[in-house]
Amino acid sequence: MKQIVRKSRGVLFIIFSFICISIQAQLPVFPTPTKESTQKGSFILNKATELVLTNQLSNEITTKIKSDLTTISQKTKDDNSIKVLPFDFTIPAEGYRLQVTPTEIEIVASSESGVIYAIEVIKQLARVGQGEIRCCTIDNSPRFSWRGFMLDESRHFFGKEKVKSYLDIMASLHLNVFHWHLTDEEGWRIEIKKYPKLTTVGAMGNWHDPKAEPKFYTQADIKEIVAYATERNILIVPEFDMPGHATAAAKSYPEISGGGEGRWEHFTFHPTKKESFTFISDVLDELFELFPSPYIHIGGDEVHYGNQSWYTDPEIQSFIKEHKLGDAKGLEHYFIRRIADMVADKGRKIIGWDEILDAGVPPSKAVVMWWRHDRKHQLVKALEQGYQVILTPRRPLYADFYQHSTHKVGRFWNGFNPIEDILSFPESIEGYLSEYTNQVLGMQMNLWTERIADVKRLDFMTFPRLIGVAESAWTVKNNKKYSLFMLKLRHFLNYLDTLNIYYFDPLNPSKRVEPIGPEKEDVIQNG
Ligand code: TNX
Repeated sequence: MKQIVRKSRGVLFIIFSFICISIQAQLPVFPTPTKESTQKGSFILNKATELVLTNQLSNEITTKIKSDLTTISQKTKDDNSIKVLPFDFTIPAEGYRLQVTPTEIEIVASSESGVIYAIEVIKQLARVGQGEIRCCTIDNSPRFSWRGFMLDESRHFFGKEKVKSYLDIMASLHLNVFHWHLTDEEGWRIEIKKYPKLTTVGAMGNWHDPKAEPKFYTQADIKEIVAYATERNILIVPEFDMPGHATAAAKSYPEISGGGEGRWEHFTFHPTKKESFTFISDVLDELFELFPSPYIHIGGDEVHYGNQSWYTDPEIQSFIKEHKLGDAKGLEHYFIRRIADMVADKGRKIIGWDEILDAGVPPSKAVVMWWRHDRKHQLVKALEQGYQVILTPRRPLYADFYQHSTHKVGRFWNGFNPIEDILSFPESIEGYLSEYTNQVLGMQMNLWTERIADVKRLDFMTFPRLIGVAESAWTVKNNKKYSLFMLKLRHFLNYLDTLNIYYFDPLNPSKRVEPIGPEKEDVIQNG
């Protein structure tokens, strides 16, 4: 008996040592770098640390780096420096090399983006070591160029400070696209000077309360947030959803409403009136002034929910006949083609949900976001037809699905979305992608906020899954290890604590109560 106890103790000791070695060998850095190694000694980031920056950096980035580093440095006065070397164009886009020795940190990158990320990693290491950074070498570059997060602020509005805080965290995680869902049924959230009713009428209400006071971003807010994102290597792609999910806009200007019945009244824009296209063109002009993004997301999803009038309106019916569009579906496709052309004429490119695939827009004019995980043939079709594709399937990448078996509010579709499934994506659908890797721009987590009424629940649904998304979008398959990721996760959770983020803790699932908002229990099954 004694022997068995001793033996099992021995086994436990071996396992324990193995875990310790893994923790030791693993840098507490997210996402996991392409290559990392540790050496003896450490660098102390302190008030006297000299910053030597290459003059290839913009003034904004230079100022940001200086202020970032002073806020986390120690009070000691060791003689050391951080040097950003001139760009080395052999390093892959957004990548960087970081060398930490006791006296110097050297950063080399091929562009400003890589420098921004190298500084973010220094900040991660300095936070864990309270200013002391273990000597190491990191060679890092991304697996995908599109590493996104989508936030729906139409269903519920969260505001400028929350968005900025999420942009900070995204930058730390090397996420580089913020897809901003600003228009939908429940609220229009962006000031458009030419159409003031969008924000007096359209911005009123939210998913829980149609009478809630108007909430929206002014154009000044937008400029401020876009500049904030740019300093963090984040592209903001706004979404202006059409022809469906347009209720907030169509009820503000009923003359361009496409009808719709009952709950779906005003769900679409009028698909044939000249005035609809003038409105859309004007709004796009203001959006393009505000957002430098080469892309605009035009939605294109779920039009059939509220296009009942398209079948009865005589003007629409005769338009379908005159243009030989066949039926309402054909008209929907015509609408998408027309918008894709309009956007292309304005020098940008549309992104659409995978419904747009059937519209016949040439792949040079559109990028497809594949979201319907149960329709893999849509993904295959998009790739076969030569479209660039962004992977954002409901499972495992929709954060309105719940993430733990004990949770009570959220979506469920023959399963939910735990962080494990995010970490094994896109390997879980690898077979569909292998021949088309050049067309896959990347992946993105989408957070729809019908059942997310406050920031506490928003945090809980977003984190830590967003860390998993960053890992899967940046880190190559062979470096993604669920167990090792979980071992170092605590470090990032500690950082989220300093930002007062109410995350779900998968390392201790019962630690925090699920903030459920107005619903008591609400699992939305397969829909
Ligand atoms: C489907 S994703 C939608 C959204 C909902 C979401 C909820 C997509 C293109 N449309 O309008 O908010 O499901 O999961």
